[in-house]
Amino acid sequence: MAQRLIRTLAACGALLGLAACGGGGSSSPTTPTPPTTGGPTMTIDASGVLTPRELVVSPGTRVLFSNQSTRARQVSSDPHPEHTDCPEINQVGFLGPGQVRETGNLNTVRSCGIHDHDDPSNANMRGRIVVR
Ligand SMILES: [Cu+2]
Repeated sequence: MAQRLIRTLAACGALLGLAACGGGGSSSPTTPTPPTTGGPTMTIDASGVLTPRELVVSPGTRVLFSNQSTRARQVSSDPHPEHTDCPEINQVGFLGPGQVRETGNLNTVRSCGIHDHDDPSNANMRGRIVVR
């Protein structure tokens, strides 16, 4: 036990110069940051919840979808099962765990409902992109 403490202290000492030792750090990512275009992003978080639930973008914008959950999703436009409201969203489509993909250019001013086509009644996977 004492040995472990000493080893921990030694490791901390080595890291002191990087100011990375001890708690309280607000910048300590535990999951790798997905690649991003710097544009608007919708994330399926680790618990399978689409976040944010609603995104407002200007016409011509692409939205990046990032699946941080442990199961594959089928990101699709409403209505289910036709997916005709905003076909650009269907370009995201199948998204395995850890995968990211963009929509097409959302050019039409309108509201686009989103669902997981493989799990259409899952409220956690329902969301909306408002183009205006
Ligand atoms: Cu569907």
